[in-house]
Amino acid sequence: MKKILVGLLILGLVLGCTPKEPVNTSKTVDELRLALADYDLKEILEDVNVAYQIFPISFATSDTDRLGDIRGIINKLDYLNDGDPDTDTDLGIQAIWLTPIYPSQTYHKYDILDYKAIDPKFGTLDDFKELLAEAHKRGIKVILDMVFNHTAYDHPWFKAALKGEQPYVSYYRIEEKLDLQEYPTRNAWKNAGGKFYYAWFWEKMPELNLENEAVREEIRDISKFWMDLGVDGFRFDAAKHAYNPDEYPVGTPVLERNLQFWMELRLFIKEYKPEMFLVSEIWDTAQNQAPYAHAYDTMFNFDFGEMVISALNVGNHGNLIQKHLDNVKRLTDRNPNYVDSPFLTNHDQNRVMSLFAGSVDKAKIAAGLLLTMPGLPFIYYGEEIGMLGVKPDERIREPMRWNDDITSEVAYWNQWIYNWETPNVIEQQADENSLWTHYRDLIKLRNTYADTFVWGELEQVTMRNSSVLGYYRFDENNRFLVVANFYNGPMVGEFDAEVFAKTEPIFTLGEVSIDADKINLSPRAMVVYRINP
Ligand SMILES: [Ca+2]
Ligand SMILES: [Ca+2]
Ligand SMILES: [Ca+2]
Repeated sequence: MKKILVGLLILGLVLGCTPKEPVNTSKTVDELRLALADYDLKEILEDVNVAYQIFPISFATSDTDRLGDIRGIINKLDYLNDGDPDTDTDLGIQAIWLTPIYPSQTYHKYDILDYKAIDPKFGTLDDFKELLAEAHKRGIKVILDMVFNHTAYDHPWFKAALKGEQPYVSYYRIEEKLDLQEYPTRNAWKNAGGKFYYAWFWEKMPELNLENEAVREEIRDISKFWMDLGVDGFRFDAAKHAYNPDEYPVGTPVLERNLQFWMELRLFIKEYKPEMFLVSEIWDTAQNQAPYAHAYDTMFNFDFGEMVISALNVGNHGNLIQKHLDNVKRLTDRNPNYVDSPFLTNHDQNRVMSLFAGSVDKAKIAAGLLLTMPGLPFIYYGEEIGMLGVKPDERIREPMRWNDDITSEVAYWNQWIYNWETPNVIEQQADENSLWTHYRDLIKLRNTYADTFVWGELEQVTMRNSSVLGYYRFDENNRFLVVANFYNGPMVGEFDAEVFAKTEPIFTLGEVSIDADKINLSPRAMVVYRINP
């Protein structure tokens, strides 16, 4: 009986496994992997050491409507990087990622109505061109958010599709009738006028049929449009969900198809404009990110932030550097040119400062780790001043606290519920012990020794104390030893006295002293030593 059931099941899988749209693909995943193997980020990211995420409606406004806009970002470029390495009134970052700026009915704009325009509330295409020019003048690269998994419900393509007009019906995952054998999970299939369309995130975000070559051509066309304007990179939204398991008929090899889609797109972009930088959101563990090692230049490392936050909350480092190394190795084993993008939290997560219950000390150590990691770290706007926020989403995206005057450049579209008491940028810039100053100084350190901190090796060392984390950052020219106390009390670590004898502190937080093979650290202190030869 069991055998018959298994046999029937296999038969069902075989019968149900053919995707409905023809697969028009010139290259297989293996061929694409080979074609992509040589793309190296090192040249593209020369002088790009730290990136900064902007949520446009919340960042800065240039007028009195209280909605953040493109000109508001232009006005704040000097805050991010004024282009002059000799001034330190700026943060010193070299890339900005803007979450969507396209016409949309929502404030977050992940449901796009027009892929080749700027939302009128944010400005015009000319404003955006000016942003590009002004950013480039200061050595800042501009990364746009590309949302290819879904469109807005009211996008002209979907409106036409709902009316049954071709070619647009085939642009989406639409079924006249849902066959229970083909789609055993039906939660994400929504009913519209008797038809079913797939929308995993939200009913107002119908998902595109990425098996359709015409849709792929639209995506290439959109990509070209922004590349031609001078954009430096793309961030791919919801990349894991491009092919969801219950989106295509049972038996469709969704991971394989997803890899094929993204690798084909990456190859197209790289061939069109090799200097493009491609970062992707595969919101998953390093283990599940690993197959995508050739699909993008880099992916956001979700494990890193989680490990840092939980270790600091526990007061025990938990060998997080070794775990981080093991995670990144899963990707670099597959693609030696793969680069890591660590971050603490982003616009979809409770803010790191809230996860630390407002502890500036913890936030400083977290920033210290983030900004001494290999790869391209991302800072979420407001993190550098310790902005707070816990979901719902609007609360983790509160207006950047430039100053206390909500009628000024502050994009006060949404109230400060969590950030009413957060010290503003002006106050923190004037305070040499503020979180902002700490971020600025760490970025300066990273910029000064970028070859080592961005591209050099990482190695955890043992300090014989589970609260004292030690690690080396090194390359052929420099060797640095970073030590941090994760505990809210003084701690003593132990290490090689001969190495300690050759240390010279180049960055210190709190009180740190060395006595032969012992290192004494005040509560949540951190130090970066240069090891002299
Ligand atoms: Ca505005
Ligand atoms: Ca400067
Ligand atoms: Ca999808």
